[in-house]
Amino acid sequence: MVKLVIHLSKLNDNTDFLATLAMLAPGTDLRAGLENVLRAKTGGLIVFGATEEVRNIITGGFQIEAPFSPSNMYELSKMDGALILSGDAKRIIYANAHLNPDPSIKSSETGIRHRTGERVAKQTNTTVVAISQRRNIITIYQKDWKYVMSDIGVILTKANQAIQTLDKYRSVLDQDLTNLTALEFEESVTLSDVVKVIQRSEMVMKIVKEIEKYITELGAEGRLVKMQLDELIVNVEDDSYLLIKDYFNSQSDRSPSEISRIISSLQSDELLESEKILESLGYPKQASLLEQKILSRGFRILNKIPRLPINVVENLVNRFCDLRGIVNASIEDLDKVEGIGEIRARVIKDGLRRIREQALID
Ligand code: 3AT
Ligand code: 3AT
Ligand code: MN
Repeated sequence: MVKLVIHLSKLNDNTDFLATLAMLAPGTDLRAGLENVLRAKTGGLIVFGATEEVRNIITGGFQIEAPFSPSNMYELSKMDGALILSGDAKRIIYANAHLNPDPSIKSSETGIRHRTGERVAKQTNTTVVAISQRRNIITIYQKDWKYVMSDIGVILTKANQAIQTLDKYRSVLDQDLTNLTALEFEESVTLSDVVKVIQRSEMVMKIVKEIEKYITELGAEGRLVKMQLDELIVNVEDDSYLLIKDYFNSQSDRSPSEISRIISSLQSDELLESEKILESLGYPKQASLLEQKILSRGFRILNKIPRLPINVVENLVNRFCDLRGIVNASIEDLDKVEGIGEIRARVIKDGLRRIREQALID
């Protein structure tokens, strides 16, 4: 059963949520405990953190102070009421605890266990997990959100579909980048070309984030997906950052890393607005600018030349301003730049020639 209560992209940005998913993922003792309770069909309610606020709403029950283990959790869940674990889930502090959260706190649940779980999470700022006795589901409550954990098989299927989508998007992005390289050497790039590649690369990054969430939730079961992801994202992040360095408006007061953050926080619909990307790059939000020609500074292309340290690349761009200047520089001109001797100057010349030829062939 799959039910996402709040929008996935919002969850993706929530590091607390990801940490909780990791804590409860397959391969962990906690997950083994939850699975035991699920199979035993006793139901369960588990609060993470015996904080003052939590203690204040407990009545009855037993103070246990036992180390956490999957079987301890299973045995103690046979009792009614809730288990209260320490915040790090290393110890079971209370069992059979009856929780009395403020009844005026809104809850969308109908069963008493789940209503209580949702209210306790909201009231005490803790993570609460409810294991339903009959519905065979595990629900996580944290602050204002709720998440019903999906079956591992379901998540694996989704993760694999996302990997396939990523694979396709990645090929398109690679082609776009090659086309951009050719345009850069021809000095015929427009801002609109740049915006398109940034959009594509961000779409790739969004899928990556989604897959990372699946991997977190899959825990030990996510290894293969992780290996595939690692292979598919080589260079994507670097290239997208260098693209920003190549084309951001240096007159604006934003640094490339700020711009990169702004762009990656755009929602999917904003990402599709070209003018929004222009604005993020520090340009005025004018559609007419999109058709304007612009020269690359050359960071992304220079980065493709093997063994060229980043500070040398910086020196090159500072000296010659843009890729055109660097391409037109003679060996002697290049030699004058700090960090470049005659050998390296030739490596740069040859490298640029090779990259250009490659882009024009593709
Ligand atoms: P059993 O002997 O197990 O039937 P119990 O006193 O151990 O009774 P449980 O905690 O197992 O009670 O709860 C059983 C059900 O009673 C669960 C819930 O649907 C209902 N229930 C519990 N508290 C309330 C309440 N405050 N208002 C309405 N229904 C309640
Ligand atoms: P199921 O999906 O039936 O497991 P539910 O949300 O329908 O959960 P019930 O009303 O059936 O919940 O209650 C089931 C058990 O939940 C009864 C009791 O052991 C536990 N429970 C209910 N209210 C509390 C509470 N306030 N504190 C601790 N445990 C509670
Ligand atoms: Mn019930």
